[in-house]
Amino acid sequence: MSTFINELPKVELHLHIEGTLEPEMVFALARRNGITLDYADEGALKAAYDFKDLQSFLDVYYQGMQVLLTEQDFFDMTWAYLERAHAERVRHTEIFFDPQAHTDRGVPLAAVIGGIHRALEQARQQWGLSSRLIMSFLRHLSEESAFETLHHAEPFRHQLSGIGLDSSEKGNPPSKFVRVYAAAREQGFRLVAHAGEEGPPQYIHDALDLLKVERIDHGVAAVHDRHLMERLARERIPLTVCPLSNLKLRVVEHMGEHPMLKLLHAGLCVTVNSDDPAYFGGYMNANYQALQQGLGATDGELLQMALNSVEACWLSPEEKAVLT
Ligand code: ES4
Ligand code: ZN
Repeated sequence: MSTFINELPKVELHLHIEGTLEPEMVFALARRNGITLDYADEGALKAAYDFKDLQSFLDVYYQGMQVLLTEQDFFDMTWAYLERAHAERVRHTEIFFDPQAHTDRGVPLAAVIGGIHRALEQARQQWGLSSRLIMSFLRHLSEESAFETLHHAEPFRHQLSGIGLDSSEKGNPPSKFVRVYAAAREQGFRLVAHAGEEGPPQYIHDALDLLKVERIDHGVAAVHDRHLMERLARERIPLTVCPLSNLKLRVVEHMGEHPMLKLLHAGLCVTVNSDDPAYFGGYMNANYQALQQGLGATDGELLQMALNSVEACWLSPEEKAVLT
């Protein structure tokens, strides 16, 4: 690992907290909660991490998170992530969680948000590691379910900064969630959405024009649409790109064909993120390293991406100044 990457202060903008559940913790929580998993042991679970596309990953991801039941479970998962992030010099992190994946199993939203938030607060006090929390709707579920979730989250409004959209992209276009995004915007939420991961460039246009998001999660499909690339560059719409995720889910066949540098040199505000690090083979440093070793990114290019993350994050101008 290069010392430049190790020592670079980092900001993470695309991280699913349920995607930080390491196999060891999945089994520890299963034992603690008396849950029997479909996998015999950690080795069997890890063997399932051979994904062919987004859906084959999501199937395992939703199974793994079934061990999360109590406020303490959500605290422990989040704390384990924050310890790793702190060790990798992450100074600020904006975290997604999937409320419907828990409330649909009967877990109260208060346990989910309470446990995550308590860990975020402890990291802020202990290390000055700042954070924001983004509530993400599952796009394979209905608009009605998203509306219900938005309503149920009202008591926790002050702990949430933004709204996101994730899960199975193909066949679940941004247009399905226009009204719920409009309602969230009226409530003062900041808006982001996954778009152009497996889906077409049109979904990126639609996330911007129909959902009115300020950032695109992934967005790598923009490389196939010259006009879209020009727009994203002109408007400095940030893309939260996840290199190892794209490799593991076969969005790219080899790191050498990843569009990151092409997008960077076209003037887009591209950022480096880990997505679901427990499943995709590494946290922030590993993602920077993949760009360095697999794509030949220079320290200067990596620095520009790290600065882009500061530009794209939701800290105040004064807080951003401390980071740079
Ligand atoms: C996700 Cl990589 C990815 N794409 C879409 N939805 C997700 N949820 C968790 N990880
Ligand atoms: Zn994601």
